[in-house]
Amino acid sequence: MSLWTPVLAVAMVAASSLAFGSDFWYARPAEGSDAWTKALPVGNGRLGAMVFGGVVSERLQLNEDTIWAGPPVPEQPVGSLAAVQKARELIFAGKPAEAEAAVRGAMAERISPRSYQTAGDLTLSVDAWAAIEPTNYRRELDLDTGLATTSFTVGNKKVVREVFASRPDQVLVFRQTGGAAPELTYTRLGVKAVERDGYLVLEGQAEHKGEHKGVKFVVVCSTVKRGEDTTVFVAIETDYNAAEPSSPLGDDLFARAKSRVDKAKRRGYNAVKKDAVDDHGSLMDRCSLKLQTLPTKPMPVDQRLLAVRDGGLDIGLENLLFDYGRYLLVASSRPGGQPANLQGLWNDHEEAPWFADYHTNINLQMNYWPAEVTNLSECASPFFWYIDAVRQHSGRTMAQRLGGRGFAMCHEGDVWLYASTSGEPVWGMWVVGGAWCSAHFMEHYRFTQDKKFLRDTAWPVLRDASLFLLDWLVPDPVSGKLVSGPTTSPENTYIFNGQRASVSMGPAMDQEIIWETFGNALEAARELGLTDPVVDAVRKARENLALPKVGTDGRIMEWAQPYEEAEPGHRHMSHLYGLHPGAQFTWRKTPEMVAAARKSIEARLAKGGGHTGWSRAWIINMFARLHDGQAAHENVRLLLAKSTLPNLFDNHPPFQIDGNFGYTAGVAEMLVQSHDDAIDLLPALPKEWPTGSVSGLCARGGFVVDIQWKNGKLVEAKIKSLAGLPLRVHGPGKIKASARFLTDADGTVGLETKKGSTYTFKPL
Ligand code: FUC
Repeated sequence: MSLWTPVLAVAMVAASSLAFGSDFWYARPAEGSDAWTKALPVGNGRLGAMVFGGVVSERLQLNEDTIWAGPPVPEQPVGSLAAVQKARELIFAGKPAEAEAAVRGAMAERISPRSYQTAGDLTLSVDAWAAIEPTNYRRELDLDTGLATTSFTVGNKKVVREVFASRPDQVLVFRQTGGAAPELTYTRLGVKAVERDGYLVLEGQAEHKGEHKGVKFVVVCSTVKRGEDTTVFVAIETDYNAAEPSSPLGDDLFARAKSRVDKAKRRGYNAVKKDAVDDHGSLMDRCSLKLQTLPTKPMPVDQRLLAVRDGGLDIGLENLLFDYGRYLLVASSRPGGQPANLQGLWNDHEEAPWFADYHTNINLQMNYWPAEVTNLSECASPFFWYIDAVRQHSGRTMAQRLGGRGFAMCHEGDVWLYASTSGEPVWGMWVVGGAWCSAHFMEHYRFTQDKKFLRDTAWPVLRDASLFLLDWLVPDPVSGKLVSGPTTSPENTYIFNGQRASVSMGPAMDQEIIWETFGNALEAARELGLTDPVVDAVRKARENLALPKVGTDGRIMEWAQPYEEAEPGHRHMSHLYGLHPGAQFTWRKTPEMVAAARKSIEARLAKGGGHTGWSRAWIINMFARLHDGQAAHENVRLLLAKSTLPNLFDNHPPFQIDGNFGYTAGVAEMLVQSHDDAIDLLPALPKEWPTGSVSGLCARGGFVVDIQWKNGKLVEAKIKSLAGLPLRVHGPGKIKASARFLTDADGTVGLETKKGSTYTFKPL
């Protein structure tokens, strides 16, 4: 039974609101059937915990990012290439249903359950408190330090509990100060940890119903009690071998985990905490958004969210959600670890929705949209590792199955580097996931100007992605232009002869991704001064590539033919890839395509689009690219109102983290964009954010941007040049620069920069 009543919670708000600095707080523990989506996440990129803030019994649900059930035993379908060739002929002959049937069995590798799984629950109980009503309760998450803190008074004792995940020491840490010492238990999916040499130890192996044996792991907890302080250090080690996932590591996991907790114990709580906070804070520090808000009565986040659901406007919460996206990336994706999956790092399931895997037809990419622009470049490193590992292993096999060189990735992957087509053609018959991911490599170079990365890491990926596409494209029999297929416009369907169909040749998204991939390969080769026969082939193919067209209704055509949409409000807006995340269509270069993209978004929204969290987040980014601050903001509000859980996790539903990351990227896009070799200042500033400042946003060309604005007008922007490249800056309104500059017809100012120097821009 809960001791909490809403009246009590509200009464406590005012009393405790001065005690901590964070806005991210709650007046009651995470309880009820949906407690997990009220709990607060901490993480160090590899180890994570959901903190429930219970009083009598505190639950920490833990994760380690390699605890996955076993690899699927793939049954390689035979005859994929023949089926693909047959499907092409059938589609060109106007028989998409037959084409779909042709690829159905031949492409779909059987993929067995292999979910990312929970590492278990650490429970800390003080049974003696069961009959006592706690007072002054508050739990909070400090995004700057990475500390989750719960505090309350029982009897006359103030109790403070802190939880954090240390990256330097690779341990999770719990500390209770004050009150009776808690009793510890650790369980995972019904299995209890046991005492061993003074440690609480659980050894196990991820599996699915006794089958699909996967990663072996060990959890080691060690407790230190001193006076009224109890500290628990938790280490989790696994046999996952990133260099060769199918050959598990053979060392002693218990010894490895034990040495982690022993070292943390020797160093002591304060030293471990200081290093963890410094490490986390050094990333969070780099970028800061401050939207001016009116002074309001402090309110817990869950109640603020309810007010937004009721139609309220909460600029502070919009700001917090931006910070949270950065926090979640820092906490779930750090060099050496796994990429942030569909749930980032946090998952209490044995079999998670969609296995919490890596979906690559929007979701994994969206996770990394905020990385470069919000100054968390190195957080993308697990993503780069993962894509490159797939390229060198299963991605090559997948390309070969289709008769191609290079590498291909389809719509889903996992920690075992799965790369094949799977499932029904409507989602499975899509082979340009790897090409899409390759764009992030080029973007990393554009933001950082890191030539070594471009040469050693990006180029092999761009080259292999292009090689596959060169072999995959075929000429359209009518136009002679190169088209991709058989393929889908991710997960969408059209009506053909009264029936739903999904596969086609040359839908907009594939063509846009290929246009971009080839463009990236050409740009990379140029930057690196490479002469490579592949580059010439890519250039020729790009010149002959079919490009998306505008239909008679003024919208960008999703498929090459004017098919009727089966679901006009579909959540994917794949055909607008060229608007965002791509930059094929920009207001400077292709205003007519930008206008057609707007019509397409509006039509989708009118029919209910944006109903999943990530879909809404994508729309924010797209309206930002349309330089429409009001429409972008309306979707900011709707994301909070309709697709955000009490702990501010994004709601697909269920919880899916992509929308958190997509949101943060979208807000950044509203404030700074950098395409067509120019930086746009405040391109989509809504009237709801009249005054504010942002610092530490990054722009292509190696620039870091700080902006201040007031009453909807630019006050000043400061742009630091990290690479010494020429700088071009646009509006809002007419601007001047602090150094010698020239102004273009459209008001863009251009100047030379020196590496390390900062330039100021003000209204003219
Ligand atoms: C894509 C989306 C779904 C979901 C899944 C994990 O396939 O179409 O909505 O987000 O990924």
